[in-house]
Amino acid sequence: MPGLRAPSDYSQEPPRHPALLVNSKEPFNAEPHRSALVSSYVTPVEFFYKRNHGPVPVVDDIDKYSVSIRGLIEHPKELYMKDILKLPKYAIAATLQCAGNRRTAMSKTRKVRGVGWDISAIGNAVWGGAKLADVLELFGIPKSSNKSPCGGRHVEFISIDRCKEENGGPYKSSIPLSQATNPEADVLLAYEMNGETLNRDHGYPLRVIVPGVIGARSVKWLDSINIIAEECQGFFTQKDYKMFPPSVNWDNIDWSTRRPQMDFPVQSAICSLDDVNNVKPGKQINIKGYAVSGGGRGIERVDVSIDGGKTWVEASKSQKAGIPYISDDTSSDKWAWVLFEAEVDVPETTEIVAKAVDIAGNVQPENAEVIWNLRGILNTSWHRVNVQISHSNL
Ligand SMILES: Nc1nc2c(c(=O)[nH]1)N[C@H]1C(S)=C(S)[C@@H](COP(=O)(O)O)O[C@H]1N2
Ligand SMILES: [Mo]
Repeated sequence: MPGLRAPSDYSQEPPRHPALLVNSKEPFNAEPHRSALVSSYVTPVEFFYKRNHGPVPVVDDIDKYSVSIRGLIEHPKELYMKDILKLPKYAIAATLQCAGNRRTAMSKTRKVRGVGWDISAIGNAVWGGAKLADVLELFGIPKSSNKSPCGGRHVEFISIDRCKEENGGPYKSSIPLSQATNPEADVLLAYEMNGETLNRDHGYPLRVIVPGVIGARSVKWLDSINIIAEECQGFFTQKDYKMFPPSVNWDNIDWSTRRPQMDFPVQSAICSLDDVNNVKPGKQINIKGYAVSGGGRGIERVDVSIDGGKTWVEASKSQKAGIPYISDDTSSDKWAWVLFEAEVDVPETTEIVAKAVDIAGNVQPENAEVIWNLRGILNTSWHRVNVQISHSNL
């Protein structure tokens, strides 16, 4: 791990924006207020959620930093930043979402274990870097292959941060080789975020970005890439980030019965309103939020209701200014969220609801009970906020 160092305590953490809502101080886990998410299509770095499992690593000398590429390949080698910078550079807009986004709301139906998040453990950034498919080709693994010449079927990403879940070992996870070598999957080794050098919280000097997949697979502070026959056996792949049915609890759980979660399901949330809002009568309400689906599936529709889900109107959707959003069209960013908007009159105290539909016709579930799982992941239930019409002067 030349050039990259993992502190064992929290004395060398980077500076952070004071407006972030901190869900855990050590390790640092924080999200912006929801209103920050709908201020712009691309989320500013300082307001992008931060999800760490240990102290943030330090780079003392970037020239000494290298990633070791090893495992089931013929010629294992160290790859330096200068080697990565020589490869074609791609800038890919991709929404990163923590599988635990909206966990706090799920825990209200039944208790779950994990860091509590409101609706902002999600952000949209333009990631700049080399394609993993190009990197692997340098090591004799052809594009679009599901098995390397030496028998590898998975690509494991290993960091150096000390995580208590790994008994002080590093964060690691893997993705299938077929995804890693597919240029269309846009898996990146990213060194830039929104046109700037990646900052420490987000993985400086180099991180993986796996678009369309839960954030947990986008390993930060990359130390090595290991080509392996079976998927990663680490904690975060085998004992976490799996979706269990509502019948499974901590007494009867068998982790081996489920696959590690990869793609995330269709999701949306209202960001221009808090959970409870006091509004004067006769005022138009502007409903704004985000909608996104996993696997590169575009957003077909966002429905908004001002009567708790009895009747619906369709919201307008946008990504980039001046370009109409067409789901599944080459003009749109396939890995990125859309922001939606609807102007409504709300005559009486009510519940406002949003639900999105992706291009496969997948719809968000009506409530969290039906998707409840003990780790509280993937809460994609209809997002609801209360509006109280108050005639009194508050
Ligand atoms: N090395 C390392 N990579 C990591 C993590 C981590 O704790 N350590 N957290 C993962 C999780 S669960 C998420 S959701 C994303 C968060 O990325 P961000 O902090 O840039 O938003 O990073 C992933 N990559
Ligand atoms: Mo996450």
